[in-house]
Amino acid sequence: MRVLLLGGTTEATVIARHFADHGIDAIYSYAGRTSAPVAQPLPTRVGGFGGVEGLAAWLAAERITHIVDATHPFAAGMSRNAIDAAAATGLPLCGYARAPWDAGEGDDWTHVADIAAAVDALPEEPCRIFLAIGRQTLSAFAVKPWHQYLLRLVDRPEGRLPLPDAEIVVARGPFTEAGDLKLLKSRRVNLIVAKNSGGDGARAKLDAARALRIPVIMIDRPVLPPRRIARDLPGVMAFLGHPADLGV
Ligand code: 3Y8
Ligand code: NAP
Repeated sequence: MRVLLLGGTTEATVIARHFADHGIDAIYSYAGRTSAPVAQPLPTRVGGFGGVEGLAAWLAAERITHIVDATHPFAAGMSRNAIDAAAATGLPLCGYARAPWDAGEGDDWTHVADIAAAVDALPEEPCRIFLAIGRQTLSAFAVKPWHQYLLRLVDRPEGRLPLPDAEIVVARGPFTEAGDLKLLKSRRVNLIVAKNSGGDGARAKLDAARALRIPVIMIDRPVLPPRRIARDLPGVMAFLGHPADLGV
């Protein structure tokens, strides 16, 4: 058995630790989006594969027998390519799906379908907006430059930002409710834009928003083609044909 673990999330880090602790032959894969990704306890590769064809060729060259896609729910391009490459090579694939967040008592969420719909949903009057969606999709918000934007990025960006009135906080999660409460209060944030990433690593801002009664524009995750899914570590181990009682 030789596993490709497509990573870049908190859950992928947990799976990598489990594979390493149980001597499972696996390679961890990062896209190379950040300057210094967290080190993993597995042999690690960084960078794209070169589309579906590049991935299929890589899988053959590396004699991969199983693909575990534990990428972020918004990494839809990678997940679609992995599904297509698995079909092209006949290799088994399992996606690790973390449940989306649901609004609870005291939450004031507006669900939108994608980034463009989030921009449309912004109020016309100037607000202090925490854009908690990273760096890659900031340019979409340039059509509404009159807001004060608070950005949380993993790396300090090179060059100018597409938003004239933006403050950058450089931080890599996972985040805490106390830390996010402090951040939202200190910047007097009155609106949050977030991706429905699920998981624990980015949940803190939503708990802080509830406590401070700040409305949230929640971007729903992209829909993926059908694929086998595991929702926990035993599900991943069962996919690999390892007894689930492997101390998971
Ligand atoms: C490169 C690896 C771990 C994984 C930690 C999780 C939690 C913290 C929360 C906010 C939201 C955001 C962003 C976020 C979170 C975890 C997880 C998660 C959101 C790292 C990482 C990589 C990336 C890529 C980066 C994106 C950006 C998105 C920041 C490492 C830290 C906003 C997503 O500058 C860029 O190009 C950044 C790009 C994709 C979204 C975007 O479009 O800008 N993640 N994040 C991975 C690779 O190269 O393959 O550097 O160590 C991983 C984590 N980010 O092991 O503990 O699991 O979700 N990541 C979002 O959810 O909206 C921050 O600030 O509240
Ligand atoms: P994406 O848009 O879905 O993928 C675009 C291209 O990036 C892919 O086709 C592939 O290039 C490359 N790629 C993506 N993930 C890769 C991986 N793990 N290993 C190797 N190549 C990868 O990707 P994204 O949304 O930018 O996410 C990139 C990484 O950041 C992923 O690891 C993801 O888990 C992590 N992440 C993303 C988010 C988010 O909000 N999108 C949040 C947290 C973490 P080729 O076509 O050349 O193979």
